[in-house]
Amino acid sequence: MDKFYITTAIYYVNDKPHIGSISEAIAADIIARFKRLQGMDVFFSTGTDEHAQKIAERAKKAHMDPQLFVDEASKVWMNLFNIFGISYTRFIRTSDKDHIEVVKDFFQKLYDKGDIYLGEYEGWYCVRDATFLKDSDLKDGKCPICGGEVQRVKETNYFFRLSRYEKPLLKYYEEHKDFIRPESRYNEVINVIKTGLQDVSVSRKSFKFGVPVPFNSEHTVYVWFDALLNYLTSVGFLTDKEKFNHYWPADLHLIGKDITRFHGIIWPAMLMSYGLPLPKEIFAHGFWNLEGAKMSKSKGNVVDPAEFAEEFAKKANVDKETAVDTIRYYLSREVPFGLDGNFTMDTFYRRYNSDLANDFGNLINRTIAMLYKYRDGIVPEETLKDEEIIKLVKDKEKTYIEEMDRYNFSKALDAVWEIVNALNNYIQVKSPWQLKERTDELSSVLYTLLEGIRHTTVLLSPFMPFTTERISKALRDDSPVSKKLQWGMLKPHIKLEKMPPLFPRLKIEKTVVKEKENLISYEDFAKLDLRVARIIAAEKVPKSRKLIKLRISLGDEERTIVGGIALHYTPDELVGRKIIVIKNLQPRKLMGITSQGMLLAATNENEFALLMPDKDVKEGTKVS
Ligand code: ME8
Repeated sequence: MDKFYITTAIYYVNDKPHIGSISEAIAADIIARFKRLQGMDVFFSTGTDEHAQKIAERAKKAHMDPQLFVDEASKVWMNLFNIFGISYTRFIRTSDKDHIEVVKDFFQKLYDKGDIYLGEYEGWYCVRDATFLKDSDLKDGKCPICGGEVQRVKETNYFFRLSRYEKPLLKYYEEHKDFIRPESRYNEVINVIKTGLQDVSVSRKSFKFGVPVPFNSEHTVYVWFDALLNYLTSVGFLTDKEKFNHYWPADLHLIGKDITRFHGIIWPAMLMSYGLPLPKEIFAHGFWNLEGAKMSKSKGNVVDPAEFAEEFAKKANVDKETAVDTIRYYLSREVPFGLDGNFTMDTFYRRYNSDLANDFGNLINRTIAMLYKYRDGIVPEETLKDEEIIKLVKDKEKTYIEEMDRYNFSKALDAVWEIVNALNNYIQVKSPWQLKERTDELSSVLYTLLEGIRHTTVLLSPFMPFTTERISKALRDDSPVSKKLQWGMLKPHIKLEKMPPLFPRLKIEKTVVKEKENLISYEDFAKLDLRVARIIAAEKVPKSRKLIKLRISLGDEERTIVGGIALHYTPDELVGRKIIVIKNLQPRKLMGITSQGMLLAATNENEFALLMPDKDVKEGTKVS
């Protein structure tokens, strides 16, 4: 049996997970499930990266012992992965005992070999990205990756002789054009190597949380050197030789584009130095933004995936597992894998309603309803084979497999939807309700639909593991993995269970989308300069039914504004009143008069009321 060893990056536990972080684990899970479907022996590793300085700082802030802090924080990630159906084989933590031994062993061996030596480091360190930076790396004095503050560091550190691997790495890259995908990332890395590699710092002296350097406990192993080794520990590097030899090298490291250089340069050089084979492929995916903005805690736009699943479940009146599957589906369908994506509530609700409720959900509901109506829920025999639809299913399955092999999830799903659409169309064309009840033709149409649904369910199972499991249970599909995509595996003469609608249509879509669209940030609101103004004089604008020209005082200045209020107020009753105006609106001309601001009023079809402060406040007072 072929093996497939897949890994995700391991997650820093200082922050809570967000949609972007879970997207990587979901993508890896989809690949792992797809490979299992192909009969492979899959090892899927994910976990948490716990020895970063920012984590120790966060623990300190929380007045917690760092180890206790990471124990708690790591659980949050593990729980989330369980909720999202991430079918990992091992959830590795860099604080795991076997991992700490691997880090010590690796560091020692590279030191013994002369590839690690003691030197003086002077430069910058970005705590957020755990990255050493040179003067020339900085952008406006800040970290070029995250844009955050950097610290000046001057300390005695151990260095890894990366420069020694410049030529071997270049040679390897030239001989393995697919080592990093997509191609843009490959080019990025090879260009960096070509500009020349310098030795890199691999220990910290001023910082104690982490694995101590085995031969000098005053030093702590640098968090990236420690973290990258998780890929070896997970498959039993020091603890289980047989297992390690079976699974290593990894078939795929799935990572985000921001950490390509660590994986594409330092990691292979470390492996070369130790004398281990390199991973077969590194795939660096893009980043998810939220409603067009980078997700960041400081912006307050981080969506907690578990909370989002719960909220959506309530809105759509589905259970949490269906909500999770919807998120998994959306993340895979909306954007070609590898590119950056923009998560918007609008497109999320739309995808749910059109793809899942209308197309896939309806297909199942209609088919099961017809099976009950015409055959009491019992699967009929397929006496007449519909070769055309069988061919279409086979063709699309071939496309699906080709696209899945290249991790083109959205294209693979396009192929599945061609089957779903063809089956929905088949119902219209065959119009089972017009066929005579006890005929072979009606039996065959029903069988074709059910078997088509079984096939789409198998194809969708890597993406939507929870709902597809329910469907395949309802279809009583116990076919072996190797025969899952064989036409005709659905057993005739068995009674199928009725299923409640899997994806009820989301009725609140419009209001929800509107609410979201209308939201403005506080910063946007704060741009308005609203003030209390006193009306000094008022007169009707000649030849206008609606306009009144007002002279107002803002305390330190007077202005003219024009308002459409003549149908509701006479000039006389306005003078002396205090109203609210927008002070910083661009001036505009109305009936030849320049209006330097705008008054505020509450209006509907029948009523009109000027906004006025309910107590006497000084003119010019700010309104917020
Ligand atoms: O970098 N969209 O951990 P991390 C998509 N511990 N992917 C995103 C994302 C977004 N908005 N934000 C983050 C680390 N990611 C190291 C890895 S591996 C030996 C050590 C991805 O928690 C990011 O690109 O900052 C990375 O692959 C993963 O989430 C973990 O990021």
